[in-house]
Amino acid sequence: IDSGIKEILNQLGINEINKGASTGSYWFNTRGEKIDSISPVDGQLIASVNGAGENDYEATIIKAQEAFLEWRMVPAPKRGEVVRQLAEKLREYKEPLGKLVSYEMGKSLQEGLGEVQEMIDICDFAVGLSRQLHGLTMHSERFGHRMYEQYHPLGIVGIISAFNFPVAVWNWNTALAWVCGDVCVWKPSEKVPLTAIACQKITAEVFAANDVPEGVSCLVIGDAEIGKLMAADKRVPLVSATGSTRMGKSVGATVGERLGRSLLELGGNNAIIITPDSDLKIVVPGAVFGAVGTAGQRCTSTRRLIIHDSIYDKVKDAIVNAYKQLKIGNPLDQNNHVGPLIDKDAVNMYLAALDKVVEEGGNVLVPGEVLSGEGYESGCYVRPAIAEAENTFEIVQHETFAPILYLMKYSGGVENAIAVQNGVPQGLSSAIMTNNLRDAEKFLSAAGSDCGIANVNIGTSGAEIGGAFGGEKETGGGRESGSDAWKVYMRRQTNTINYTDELPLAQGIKFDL
Ligand code: UN1
Repeated sequence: IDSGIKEILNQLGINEINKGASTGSYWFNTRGEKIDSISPVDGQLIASVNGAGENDYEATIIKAQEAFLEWRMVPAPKRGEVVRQLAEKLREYKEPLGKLVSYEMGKSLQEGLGEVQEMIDICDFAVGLSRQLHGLTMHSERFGHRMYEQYHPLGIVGIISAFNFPVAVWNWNTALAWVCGDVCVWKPSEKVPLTAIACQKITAEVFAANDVPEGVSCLVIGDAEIGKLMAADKRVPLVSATGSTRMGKSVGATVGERLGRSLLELGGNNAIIITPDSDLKIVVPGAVFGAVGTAGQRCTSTRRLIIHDSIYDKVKDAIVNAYKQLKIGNPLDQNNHVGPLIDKDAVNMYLAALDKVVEEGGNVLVPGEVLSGEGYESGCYVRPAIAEAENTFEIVQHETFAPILYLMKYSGGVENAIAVQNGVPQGLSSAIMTNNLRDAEKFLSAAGSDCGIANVNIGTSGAEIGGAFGGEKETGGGRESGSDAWKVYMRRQTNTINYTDELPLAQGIKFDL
């Protein structure tokens, strides 16, 4: 462990990480395989964690079930108060946690801190929500009857999260689930176990101080087997999974088989349409940040630019020029724009995609490259690449989790661009850059973008927590975070109450005895 990271871990209170937590929350066990946390920043082994085995999973679920019986009866605003305190703690720990995210996952420090800010934001949102878990009231067709609906806690929420947003996505789920009265069992990506432990530690501190029953926040660090157990487990009414479409199809099928509920946040293939009336001043930073931010490892990363032929060369030159300014290197150094990919497997997928686009007839404008030499020892730093490609290429239809941007032209009206934008299996995020009101409205209309997120004059990534986050088609259909996404974390009940001494039946049915 180098001294910088040791200090960060100390600040987060992570030392004897294999011993388990003594109070507050059940966090993880020690009987499974060893899992190494290797930083893509410098290739160093940060720490090894003992992963959980099946027995540990089982013990955790039993603990969570017990905790649920108590937690569901705590008034929602009181649960909100605990989440409020968690937000306060996260404010205290923002700096070291943001640094750990940056060091363990490889995103820029600014983005690491931004991720912790997203956690704080969703907690704040959830606090308000804890007094607003509203159902509707209805007028009964029967005399002397009243109808209403209410939302009750659901039970155990299983959370499977990806490496790219190692802390925020967990909190999007937990902050809402906890105010809704649920208990959470988290299987983080095994590529980033330490950020998960840090979150669990911070939570345990707050929960212990509030006598929250052990088991309301559970962490099970393990491989895909743990995810499979969770998906098949009838005791877990909701599984919220973020990751690849392949993973999501498997989780969705297993959860569906037992008629459980799943919330899937899967791949994106996000495009920006650039019309003749767009403002280059915002097009360039919007497209470049979208494509290279988090080294192209956001599910909302910009993968395709669909540019009107009348301005194609101008936009292409401006973007290619901007790429020349990009500084690639240690993400903790704020002068750098682009950090490393998560690991060598990701580098290989990046290289394979670049080969494939050439093989299919694409034209490389900014070549890709794996960087080597001083500062690049981890072997995970790559140069963001740009290629001209056809939307129909197999590789373009596919999400490659790396900074590769495909440029394509459209001609005629905006509907032609929309057809290209929609012409992929995924449906997460989309954007149009235009000052033309008609084009913007067409893009947002029922005949417009088919994605869960459709933006005007901003890029595809960087969604705020206040909106519902998620997408259609192979993105999985789930919605997390803001708006009314909380409803999936609760079970809904319709209640009809008769306050008369008669029993009229609905639909006017007569049943005389
Ligand atoms: C993800 O990439 O998994 O919109 C989530 C964004 C972020 C969330 C991305 N707020 O870029």
